[in-house]
Amino acid sequence: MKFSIIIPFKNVGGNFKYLNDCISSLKEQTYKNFEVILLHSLNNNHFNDLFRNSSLEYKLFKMGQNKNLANYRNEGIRQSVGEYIIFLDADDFLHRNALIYARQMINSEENDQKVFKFGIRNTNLDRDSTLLKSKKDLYSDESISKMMSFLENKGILSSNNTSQDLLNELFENNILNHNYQKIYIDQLNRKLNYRSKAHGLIVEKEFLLRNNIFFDSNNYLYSDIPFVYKLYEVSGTICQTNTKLYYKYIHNDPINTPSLSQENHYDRLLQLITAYREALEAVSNSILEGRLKTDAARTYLYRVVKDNNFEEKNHVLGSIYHELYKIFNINCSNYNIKKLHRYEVDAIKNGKFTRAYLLSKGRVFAYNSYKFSDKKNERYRKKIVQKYVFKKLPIQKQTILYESFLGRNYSDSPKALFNYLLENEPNKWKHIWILNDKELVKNETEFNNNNVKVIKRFGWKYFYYATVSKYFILNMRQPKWLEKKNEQVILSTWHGTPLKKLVFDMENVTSANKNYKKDFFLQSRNWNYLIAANKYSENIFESAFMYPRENILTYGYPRNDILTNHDKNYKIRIKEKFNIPLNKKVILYAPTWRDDDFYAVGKYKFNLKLDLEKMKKEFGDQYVIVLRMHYLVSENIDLSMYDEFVYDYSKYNDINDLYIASDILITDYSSVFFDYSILKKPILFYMYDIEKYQNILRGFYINVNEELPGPILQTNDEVIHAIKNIDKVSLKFDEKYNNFIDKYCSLEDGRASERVIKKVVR
Ligand code: C2G
Repeated sequence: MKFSIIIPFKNVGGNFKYLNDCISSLKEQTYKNFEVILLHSLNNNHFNDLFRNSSLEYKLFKMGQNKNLANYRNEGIRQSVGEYIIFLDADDFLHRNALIYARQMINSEENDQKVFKFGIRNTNLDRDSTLLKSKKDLYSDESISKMMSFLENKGILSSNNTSQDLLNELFENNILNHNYQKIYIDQLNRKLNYRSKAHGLIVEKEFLLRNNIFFDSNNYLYSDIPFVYKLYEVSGTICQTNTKLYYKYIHNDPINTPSLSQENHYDRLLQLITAYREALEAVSNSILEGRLKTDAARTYLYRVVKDNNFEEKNHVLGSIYHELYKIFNINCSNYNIKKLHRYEVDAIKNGKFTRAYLLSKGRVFAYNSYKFSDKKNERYRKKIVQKYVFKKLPIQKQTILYESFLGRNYSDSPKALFNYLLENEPNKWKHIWILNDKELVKNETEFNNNNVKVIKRFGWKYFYYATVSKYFILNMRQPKWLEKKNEQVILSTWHGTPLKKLVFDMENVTSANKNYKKDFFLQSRNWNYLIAANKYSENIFESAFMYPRENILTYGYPRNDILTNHDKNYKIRIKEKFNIPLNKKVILYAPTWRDDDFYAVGKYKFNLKLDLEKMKKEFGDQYVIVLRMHYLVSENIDLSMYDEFVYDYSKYNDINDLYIASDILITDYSSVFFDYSILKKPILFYMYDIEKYQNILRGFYINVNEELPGPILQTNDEVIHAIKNIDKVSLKFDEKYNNFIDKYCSLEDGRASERVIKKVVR
């Protein structure tokens, strides 16, 4: 049985990188009898590298500039010679056993089953990382090689068998098999993966030709819909693998490499509704008709009416009404609509578009009013009031709003800039601090001044001051829905020199928010300035944030001024404040967070890998340990057993005090060591999970083996050994440490706050 795999590839932005994964997944198929048909918009020689040194049978077809996806796939069908056609998108990939399994599924069915589909799994990771993480990957290299060596040891396998032959034979003899299910057209909605899309379908070519089923729509975005519905109508049933063998890649960078569904099209909804109409005209099965009509009605009722362009004068809306008019006038029995929506639908059906428009507007207005008045929707009310009331108020030119780590601390560069202004221009400004808990600053004397006020994040005052303050100084990001007036100045101080890759430099986004790149891009467009601690950070911010270099202030970090400026007794004062015995030295453990290990957005887990028991035994009489979890980590670690040895200062406002109080820092991939190095005290890097962190989660900007100002340690024993020999370790790293300071800390002269204020706050 021969397969023809049809891959349409339009080169948009950096999409070529996905194609590599796609083709590699075909090179690694255990079943080899297939051809690859790649239809593309470039010259053929662009693909030489892709297929070099592979035995893949492939055909390349260059398509004209104005051809759309439908033309690409039709050409693929025409050019194919296999018995079965598979539609694979250029940014997706197959499991290595997909084809051998497809063949088994086809063979086990009666002859009249012509349409099959791979179960589809979404992934937002590159292929290696996806397969590495995929726990259900039964036939991975590792388990195959385990089985191979087992069989070899038993003398069962002759050495010229390959694992691929073995696997194919196991499938052929039905020793290995997955399950699949037969789906009837009344179950499409619930059971078929991506029922409106062609990717993942496996169809007999002869069946397509005999029934003249092609992609005959000009629809740029949704030509799949009429195609698949015609297919379902003629086939009646579809067999879909239970195992997810088709990996659909969810693009994490809609700004630079959008997928078709992420591209911006002003007429997207019109195209969608047009595709439903085309499909409806092509089918006659009442279940399918009902499904399509319901989908079209829902698209209007829930998406069109909520769109920002839902305005009577918008000509796209006119076309949408005309399409819907045709759709609602096709009679079918399997179609029901809620009473609430019937008036709008009937008006469209009768060609009364203005009436339909007004009814829909009225429904949206009523819904929004209900939302506004519903007790639960406090946040929504605040947003509306901000937009329509606060935004009309004049700007308060002398008011400055501050936020550090989302209101969790009074710290970092916003704190340093605030203190600089209080000292140098004590009465000129009104200062507003966003803090989740007033208690955080109850002992800070600067908050006794009359011109300093504390407000809660997302309270009414927050919305008010975020709209009327001339300056907003913050070290992370403002919410993406927050309205900004042109006269306002947002100063982003950011919160660290990067080691781990950030935003657009990250290959995979494994963190809780999958829209991270897009959100970040839109939010940072509203920053007027961004502070960088060194030239190295400036370069990174330009690429990682796509932030314009001319607005980056490479002045050093205001937060680090105190590391240069504090007096000798400061350390003692802090140790006294913390109740740490003065005769004990302090080890600060300040690790970062792990992107893929979370309870929810902003609530990350942390598995403490430092053996406190052992440390206590070794160092209990000389040292104490101060634990400092990252602000995104919300883990309650029970430390009651380590009284007077371990102190948890995770909730303490300002990590600078912990830097100054300590004698040794243990960290991992956190940016804390860039700042700590200003103090020139020893640093140990406890990177027990460096493989995973470097390869899957983030990747680094610097070569950690060469540049770090301290040793990389992987086990508790190595950490203990390094602490025991800390003087030797320091001596060994002395030169590296000096080079490191030259490169990253040369601007840290204690006057960064002054430079920033002079430039920004006037
Ligand atoms: N931080 C802290 N305690 C920790 C870790 C970090 O108080 N245990 C503070 C430090 O001020 C640090 C900042 O949070 O500089 C940023 O922490 P990172 O661990 O570097 O991680 P992240 O928040 O992801 O910041 O470009 C900056 C970073 O690379 C990204």
